[in-house]
Amino acid sequence: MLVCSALLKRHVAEGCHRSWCGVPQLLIHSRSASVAEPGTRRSDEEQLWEAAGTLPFTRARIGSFFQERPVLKNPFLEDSLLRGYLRRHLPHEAVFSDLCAFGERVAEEVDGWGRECEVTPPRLLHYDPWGCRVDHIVTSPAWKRMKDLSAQEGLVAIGYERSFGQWSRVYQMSKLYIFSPSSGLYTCPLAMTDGAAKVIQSIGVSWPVEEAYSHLTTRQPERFWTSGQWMTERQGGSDVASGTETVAIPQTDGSYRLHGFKWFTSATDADMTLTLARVQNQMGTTTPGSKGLSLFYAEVSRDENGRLRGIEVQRLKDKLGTRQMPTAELLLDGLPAYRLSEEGRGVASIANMLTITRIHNSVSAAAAMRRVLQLARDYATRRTAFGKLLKDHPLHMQTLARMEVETRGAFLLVMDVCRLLGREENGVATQLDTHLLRLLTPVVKLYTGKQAVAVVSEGLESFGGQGYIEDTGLPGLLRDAQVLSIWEGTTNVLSLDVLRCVARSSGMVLHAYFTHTQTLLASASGVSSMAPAVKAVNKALSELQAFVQEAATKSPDYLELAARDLAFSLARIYIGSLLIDHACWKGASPCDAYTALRWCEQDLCPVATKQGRGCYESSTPQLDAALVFDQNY
Ligand code: UCC
Repeated sequence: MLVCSALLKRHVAEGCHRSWCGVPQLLIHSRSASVAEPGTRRSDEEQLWEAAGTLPFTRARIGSFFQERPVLKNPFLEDSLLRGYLRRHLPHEAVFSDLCAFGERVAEEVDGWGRECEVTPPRLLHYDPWGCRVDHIVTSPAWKRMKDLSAQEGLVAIGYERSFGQWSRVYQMSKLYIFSPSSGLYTCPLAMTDGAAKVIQSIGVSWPVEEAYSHLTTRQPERFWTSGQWMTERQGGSDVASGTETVAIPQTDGSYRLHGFKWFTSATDADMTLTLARVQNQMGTTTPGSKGLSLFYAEVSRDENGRLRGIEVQRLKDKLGTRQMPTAELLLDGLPAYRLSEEGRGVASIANMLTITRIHNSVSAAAAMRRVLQLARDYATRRTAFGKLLKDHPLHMQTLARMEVETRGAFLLVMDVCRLLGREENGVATQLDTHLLRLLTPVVKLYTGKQAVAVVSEGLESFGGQGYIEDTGLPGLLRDAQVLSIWEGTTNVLSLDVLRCVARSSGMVLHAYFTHTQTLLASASGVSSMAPAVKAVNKALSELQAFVQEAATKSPDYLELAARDLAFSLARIYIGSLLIDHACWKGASPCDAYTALRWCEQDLCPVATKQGRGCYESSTPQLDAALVFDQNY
């Protein structure tokens, strides 16, 4: 902790900050005093005031820009919940000093690169000056620096080195959480890289992916590879089973050639990819549906003429956000590949990748909330309105405190899922842990995705009009947050995944859920200050149990209508239990208790509330459709 406390002292003493969004200097609008040509002739009265020096805005003298910008400070030192959580679960000097130093680097250096990625988006060069097709995706120098940094800092490697046993994933994800909002979306390729390493590890680190695995998990920048995850095709991204048209043609040497069209491939400058395709038999036919899909590994390489082997980059996507990152449409025209799964086991085999990328997505969601809050609270200490600083307006503080409650809840849920992942990977998971991990992965992804959009949007509002100004860097936070509820499974697709894992486990995942929340609540027995929160969670758990029992007697349509509200209920109740548990830890602060109480004031079990109002009855879909397509007037 020595390095950490030394930095902390410096942080406090020197302010330890740099101007946020400072790097692309051309973007900073700091107007200096200037004198322009006078406008219309001054009236006599104006001339009098001007001579007295009390006529403002005269001769276009507008002075220097008068609003102070928010300052990004060390995101590790600024995050008391993160530090409290680690002090409780992973109190290692090495972890604290690494995160502290990394937080310093993020504030001082990396955040500027992130802005550079945003203002220098990738572009596609189809042809070289001599007319040769090259399909070169040109990225900014900052994007390339992010790759080297990711290797050096072990942003993927930490999860595989496992130096901290079952807590290694918590350590890795804490680092990514600090990095994410400054990363220029480099967290996206890292998520897929981590997911690919996980798939390879689960299948077995052997030929033909042994070498790839070592590239994905290395700390050496010159050896580090990123991976793609090419799943989305022209017919859509959610229904992979019927949307996948890509075929795999077997070759005599046991490899395959892939032919298809991948419609949305993220971070397409990757070195390799995992992808799905249908093996075509000698009759030229394939098996439709999920049972026809197999998992393939392919390297992205160029031939002696500089052309991509078996790939044409059709175009880059024009997206709302994540513009820092190249996303492309790819024509696969004989891409050499190796089959990694048994034939027909493609979806089940890539599911490990989905688990990892969904957890990364959740880390990024919690991180986006934390970042906008860090900036908003700093701004509240600088900006004066109506005669006092924003921090002295109770209504403003109430708004930020509500955002804080959401952010803390999201953080604990995310970290708990990382904890479970770490336990599973280190061979110490109980069956309960495994069930919980399966259930909570879609829950954490869908819930934090929604929270991030709401909290970041609220965060922008807390800067007033400045939050809407592009070159403050703030609007990009909202644009990038919007993707979090879309890719890697939309809210509804993941809600259905919750139902599917409940059904496939014959309810065991829910049994684990009820057992574990009760265990968490037990820590609060005898803590009178927590009584209202415990009571609320217990009531919600009873309601949830009653819902589950009744729903089991209903048709699948009933459950499907309730799926989204069920997933939200699972998230809110579980977060409530985590907040209570954390508030009862001996090192907890009064803020931890206040957060738990505030969180538990909301409707923790909306699925029971809505059930009580008849929202899932058989007449509802028709009424919903009539409302949506209302043509009565
Ligand atoms: O969007 C993309 C861009 C990549 C960017 C990455 C950034 C990451 C974040 C960065 C942070 C900044 S890539 C495409 C993303 N696409 C999706 O996420 C697909 C969404 N759709 C689904 O998730 C669907 O539920 C499907 C595709 C999984 C449904 O397919 P099927 O074939 O209907 O699935 P089944 O039949 O339910 O399951 C087939 C097998 C079963 O195993 P077995 O046969 O052993 O029973 C399931 O148990 O797969 C297993 N399985 C799973 N296992 C299916 N889903 C899961 C799961 N989630 N976990 C474990």
